[in-house]
Amino acid sequence: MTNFGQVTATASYVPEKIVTNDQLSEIMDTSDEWIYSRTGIKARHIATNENTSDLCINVAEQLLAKKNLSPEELDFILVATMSPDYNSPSVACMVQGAIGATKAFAFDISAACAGFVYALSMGEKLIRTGSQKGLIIGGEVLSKVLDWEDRTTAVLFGDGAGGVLLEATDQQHVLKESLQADGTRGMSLTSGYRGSKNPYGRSGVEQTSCLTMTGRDIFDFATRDVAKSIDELIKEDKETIDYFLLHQANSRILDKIARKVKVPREKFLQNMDKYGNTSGATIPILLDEAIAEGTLTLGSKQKLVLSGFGGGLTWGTMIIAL
Ligand code: B82
Repeated sequence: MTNFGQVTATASYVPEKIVTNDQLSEIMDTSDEWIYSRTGIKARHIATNENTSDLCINVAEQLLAKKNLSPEELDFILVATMSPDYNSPSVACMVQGAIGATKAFAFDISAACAGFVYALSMGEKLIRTGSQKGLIIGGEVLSKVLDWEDRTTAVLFGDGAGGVLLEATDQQHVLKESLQADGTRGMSLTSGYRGSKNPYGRSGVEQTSCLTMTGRDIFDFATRDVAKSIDELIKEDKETIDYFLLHQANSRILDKIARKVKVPREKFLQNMDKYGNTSGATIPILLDEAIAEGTLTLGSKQKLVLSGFGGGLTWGTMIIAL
């Protein structure tokens, strides 16, 4: 029997502290009007004493509790993040240790805002080759990688985590997918640069370790390359797709992609107003929220397009049935 992966539970968690655009305008030269009109963002959650692993552990615990699962039943834990607590141990291992998933292997996936889609795709392949249960989590504390002096980037991002439990089933739920990368354009969105001054010389040039982005370039990337890959993937399925859950970077990106792929804008779910851009966490948070609100129902066979895109550059789109 072939095994396929099915999402059987979702969860999300954001730090308690909310910072509105108006509150940001008290500490930097910006305004609610400037931020909201360009991005669709009104507020974001900012971690005050939690790191990425704390958010992801919370999500993992919720996922186990929702299905009354014991941690030893998990075969793997994948965490998509571009803001891990450490390079090593991985956030996934910190989650594995904290929840006592003694039989699970665990590793992080580094694909920025496409990370959750990449991880879900890899997790589903693990299930196709014999694994039974695994957690796929996207979690970020981007507030620690931002340049808080740079009003063009600091206002865009937020902290949070979301995730799913993936379980083996005999029906196919990941119907189609396309994962892509273009390293030649990687410098248009960077974070966490590390140079070295070792005793024998210098490797790398002087540059910031904070998040940097060339907005125009990645906006064009999203609205051309990503729109094209979504368009190609959904060609034969377009009329049957119930909702589109895209990376929540900017509402104008969603407007433009919806227009390009000729799908009603209402089918594109949106929650960046409350959370800002949480990179690898945007899609699982959006998914969990839509399920909590009743827009989406697990097991309903509703057809969704998930599409993540960002640093790398990386992009990935999948059509899944709930
Ligand atoms: S922007 O370049 O300043 N702009 C578009 C022309 C304003 C309307 C901008 C802003 Br503000 C915020 C986000 C983006 C953007 O394009 N983001 C991304 C694009 C592709 C992949 C990831 C992202 C991301 O921000 O995560 C542009």
